[in-house]
Amino acid sequence: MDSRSVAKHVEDPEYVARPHKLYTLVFPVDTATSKVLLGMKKRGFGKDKLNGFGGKVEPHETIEQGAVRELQEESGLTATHIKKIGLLFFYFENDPVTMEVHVYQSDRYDGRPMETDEMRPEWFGVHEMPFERMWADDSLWWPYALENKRFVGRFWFKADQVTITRQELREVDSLEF
Ligand code: 8OG
Repeated sequence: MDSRSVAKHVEDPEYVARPHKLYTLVFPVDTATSKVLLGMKKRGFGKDKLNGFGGKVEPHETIEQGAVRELQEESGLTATHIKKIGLLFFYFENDPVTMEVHVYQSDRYDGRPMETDEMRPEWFGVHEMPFERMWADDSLWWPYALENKRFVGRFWFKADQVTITRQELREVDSLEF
């Protein structure tokens, strides 16, 4: 188990035994216009879906450093402030590795969104999210983000990466462990 994983604080002991890979996911928000920046993923895992910006945490960095780096690489924005809003665990049929995704919002950043090899950025109203073009779980936990609630979610997907067979989602007081 990666020592940076927080699974032991929030998951069932039986699941903590599984290997966890750490990921980040950052949603830049423009508070003046109530818009959120999403990117159309152009390649790899989640291709053709709209999502926040993120990826795998490298061995030498903290999760927060990974979040800032991936946002920069994929959107061109340099976050000067990010806050953690949620934790998501994904289990895929036929895959022994749990994806542990640390979710952030950023309302302070430098630079302008730009298209990269991986993502095509576009602003959406926070109440007009294009859920039909996003991962199936996103419409379930986004309301927590809107209400400024911290959340922990666990989603079991079929190998098709679309069908959710089981889910748990709850509000938590804190994500600092
Ligand atoms: O490095 P790579 O782009 O493959 O990282 C995967 C990204 O996708 C990472 O930011 C985490 C994110 N992600 C999942 N599953 C889901 C999901 O169900 N919903 C959302 N919004 N993001 C997800 O891996």
